[in-house]
This record gives sequence, C-alpha cells and structure tokens, in this order.
Amino acid sequence: MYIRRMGESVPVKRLNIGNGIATFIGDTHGALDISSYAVMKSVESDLVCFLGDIVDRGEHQLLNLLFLLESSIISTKIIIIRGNHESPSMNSYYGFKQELVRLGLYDILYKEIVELYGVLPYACLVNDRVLGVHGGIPRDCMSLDDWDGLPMGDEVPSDPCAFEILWNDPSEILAGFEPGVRGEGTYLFGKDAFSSFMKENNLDLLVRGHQVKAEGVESMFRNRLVTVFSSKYHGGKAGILEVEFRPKVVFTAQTVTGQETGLPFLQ
Ligand SMILES: [Mn+2]
Repeated sequence: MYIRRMGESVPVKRLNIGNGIATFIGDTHGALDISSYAVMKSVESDLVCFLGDIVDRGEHQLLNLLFLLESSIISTKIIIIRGNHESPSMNSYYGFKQELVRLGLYDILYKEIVELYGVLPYACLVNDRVLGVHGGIPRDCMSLDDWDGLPMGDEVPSDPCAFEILWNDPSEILAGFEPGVRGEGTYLFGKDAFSSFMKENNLDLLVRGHQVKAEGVESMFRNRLVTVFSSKYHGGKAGILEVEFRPKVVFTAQTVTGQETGLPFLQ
C-alpha cells in the first residue's frame, strides 16, 4: 500500500530549494516525539530530510515509521533516506521485529515493510551541493553519477557501494579507507578519501547520521562533514541540523530533548 503511494524510487533523490533552508534529522530509532517535532518544524523549512534508522531500539518504532512515511507522502518537503537499520537482519537483533510480534502485527505488516526498505533512496542531494547519507562514502563509487546506477529493491543492499553508504564511518586520523569495526564489508574513510569525493562531486557539505553524538551534532573534516544523531534512546541530546543556502552554505546545529518537543503524551 505504501510503496504504491511513495512514487518514483531512485537511489539519489535530487532536490532544488533555491535560497532555502534544509533541515536534517539523524537516526530517530523510534523517538516519535523527536520526529513529530521535526515534522512540525518543517513549516519553517523548505526540506526536512530524515537520514534513516527510523526503527529498532526505541519505544514507538512502528508508529515512527508510519508517521514519517505518511508525512513524506503528504508533504513533498519531507523525505526519508535508508539507514542500515532499514534491514531485516538488523530488525531481528535490535527490537523492531519483536515490537511487531508484541503488537500482533508481524505477519500482517512485516513483508511490506521490508519491500518498502528497498525503495528508500540511499542519498539526497540538495541544490547539487549538500549530500545527505546515513553512513558515509563508499570505496569504489567516488562519483555520484555511479550512485544513480545503484540497484534498488534489495532487502539488504547487495551492492558493496550501497552497503557502504549505509554503514561507513568517517575517521580524522586516517587518510584513505580502512576496514571498520562494525563488521565485514564496513569501512572507515579518512580525510584524503573524503576530500577527493567532495572535490570530484563539487560538494560543500556531507551530512550523515549513524554514530551517537553526546551533543547530537558534531562536525569533522574542517566543517565539511556533519554527523547528526537524533534519537533520545542513546543517552545524548537529539540533534537537528539546519542548512541555509544564502546562497553560500551555512549550517546551524540545534538540539532538543523529549520534554522540549512539547509532546508530553509521548514522554
Ligand atoms: Mn546506523
């Protein structure tokens, strides 16, 4: 039902918002109040991009997913890209399958949810200058033109580039790529790899989630990469990143707590 309503499925969602404001929300992991707050804030933004990892871990995983799907269908300003937790293997270990079983909805809903993971974009590109992904840059797809050819519809990304976009992490102490600590097929990317990628694709800023940050938002690589983490279930603050195109790209970090969202029914 949702897939039919979600429209065209593309690996890289390209958007042009002129001299507007794009808001990026990192991993929410079932934090429905943070997601609701961000969607409400979308009236002040020209785009709100959720960087994946919508389910697993938190209190309202299914509601969070359905709320964001509905919001993205109703409003073209709201988009969701895929995280590494939009995957059945992760959902087995980190709580989403268990939540669906507990609600008595597993048999009814899970097959369609998994199909839906396969149509979520791997990246969003705003004004050709700011790229949003869940994890990071992959070793063997240094041109965004290659990303446009990534296969869609996979339960778990079969293409190594697609997999790494969801899983890789930055490292300021490395130059190139090194195997990551998250398991087979995951990599860390260092400053030279990052610089090459940004130059090759003429980008100003890369925004990604995937790593817990105590302050919710953290920048690296001389402010050209920002990690945003927006779940309240990891002990840190929930980050929100606003990127203004003035037309120079300027970003501002904010944080919010569950209490501050003004949605007490979800506390
Ligand atoms: Mn993640």
